[in-house]
Amino acid sequence: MDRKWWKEGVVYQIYPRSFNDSNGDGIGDLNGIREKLGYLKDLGVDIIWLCPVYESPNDDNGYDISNYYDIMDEFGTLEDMDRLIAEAHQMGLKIIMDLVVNHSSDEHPWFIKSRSSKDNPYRDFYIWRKGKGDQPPNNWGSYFGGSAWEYDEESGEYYLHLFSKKQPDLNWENPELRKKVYKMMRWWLDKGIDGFRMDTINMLSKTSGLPDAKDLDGRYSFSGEHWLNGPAIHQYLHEMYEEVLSDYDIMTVGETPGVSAETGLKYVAFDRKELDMLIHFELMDIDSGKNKWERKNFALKDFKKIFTKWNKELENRGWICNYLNNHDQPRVVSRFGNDREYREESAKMLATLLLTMPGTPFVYQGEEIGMTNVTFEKIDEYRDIETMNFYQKKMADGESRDKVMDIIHKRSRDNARTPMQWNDNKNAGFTEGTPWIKVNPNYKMINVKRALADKGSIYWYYHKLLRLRKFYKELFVYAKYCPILPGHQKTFAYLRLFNEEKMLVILNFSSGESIFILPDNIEYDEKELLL
Ligand code: TEU
Ligand code: CA
Repeated sequence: MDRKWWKEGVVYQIYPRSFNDSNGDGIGDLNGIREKLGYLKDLGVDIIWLCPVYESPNDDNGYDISNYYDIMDEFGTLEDMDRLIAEAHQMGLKIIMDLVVNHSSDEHPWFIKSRSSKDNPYRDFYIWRKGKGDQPPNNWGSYFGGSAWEYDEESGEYYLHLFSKKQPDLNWENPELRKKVYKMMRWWLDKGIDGFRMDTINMLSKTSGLPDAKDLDGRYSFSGEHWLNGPAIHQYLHEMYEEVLSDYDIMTVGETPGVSAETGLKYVAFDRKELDMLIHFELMDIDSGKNKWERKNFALKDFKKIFTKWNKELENRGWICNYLNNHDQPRVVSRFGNDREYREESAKMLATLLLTMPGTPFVYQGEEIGMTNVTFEKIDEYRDIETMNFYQKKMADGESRDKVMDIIHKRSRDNARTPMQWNDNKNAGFTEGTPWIKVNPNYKMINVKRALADKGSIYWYYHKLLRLRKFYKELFVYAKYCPILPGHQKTFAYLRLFNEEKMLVILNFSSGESIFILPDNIEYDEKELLL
């Protein structure tokens, strides 16, 4: 298999708003990140993924971009960004940026022009349709609730927004729009960034004619049957590869909800020349019912099956990344671990999984110290648009407040967005001012300073694993994956095989003892306990 830096490296995801505030306005910023590059280098990660830092009115915390060529005022300036890139590179760290081009902000000049009149040349940069009588053009629902269509009085037409109404979908069928996006991508790559994490990249192509969806959840359909993996998606991504990506030594990772291992392979197969790897949602959906707000139980064997299936399908053919949480998901130790009596043990166990599986590992800020979910009492302590919309809808439907808050405590995206806990000073050392979202009250116990001082901490465990991964690169990165005892109810175990060498990983997912008997057919002459 080809050796690549993006197969060997470990990604650390930064949510800039909540990472480190350098100027006391309560909002994390680029200079705050620069102050912590040494921390990241010491931890042992290689690649930083920055969630969006572009100019934005922040309806969806930067995923609504109003200018792709500038930095959000609250985060700093383009000069700060240049300095961040240069300093990271000096330290041997790479930086990838979020690329959000399924939609822009409604405050982007393209949309302002598009909206201004039906015959403006930019009209066709977005997706406009007439309604059906006084109803929207079709029954598509928005991920953030309600119809995916917003009526525009002025022109008497609706525009499509799969996310908030301040995030109108761009029309990828328009070649002029595609050209503008490619040009912008080159501009950033020429500045020296090392790649892109591509937001909702498999939503670019919608079924032509925009027909009604079949599977309704209430009045609208949220399943994506007409916008996930649409008819022209591979044509667009291959074109993007030819026009931009192929000219640079970079890493690309597509965020692709609703892909299976089979459909996923089409995005990342080495010979297709589209993307390097993708972010699938099968693990993140494992405990969801009809949607993320409905929880369901799952068995460990189903959890294991997901890894095994992806590994089998992609083996020698394509690449994926592994992640256990991010800025949209609950904290992993609260979700797949036990954040009470076994917080340290389960966080370390999950770290072992993340860093010994084939695929590029993504560590989310705070994961390395075992940060947990948060339980805000009042809804106005939450900030996330998805959470707020959900709460308002459920209140309007007359549901019990306690029940709704309970779901929010488990599922809200704000679980991952509370400030990084650096020390036990005021606001966990995140800011001198008032943080934009409250700090998790457990920061006195869970913070970086304390973790650094304790050699047995989760932090030092990550530190060790990251070094082992470099030292035994073949075994961790390029070795074949072989599951063992797939039906075991408490233990997740597998081998990694590379020539004569083997690595055995045994993970106890239960809160009790688990007996593991090494199968007879696993042979070895000498063995060493790595961790
Ligand atoms: O998320 C895309 C996505 O598929 C969402 O439905 C995501 O699953 C949702 O947040 C779940 O609660 C990306 C970004 O990661 C997210 O932060 C943005 O809000 C979204 O795109 C729109 O740009
Ligand atoms: Ca700031």
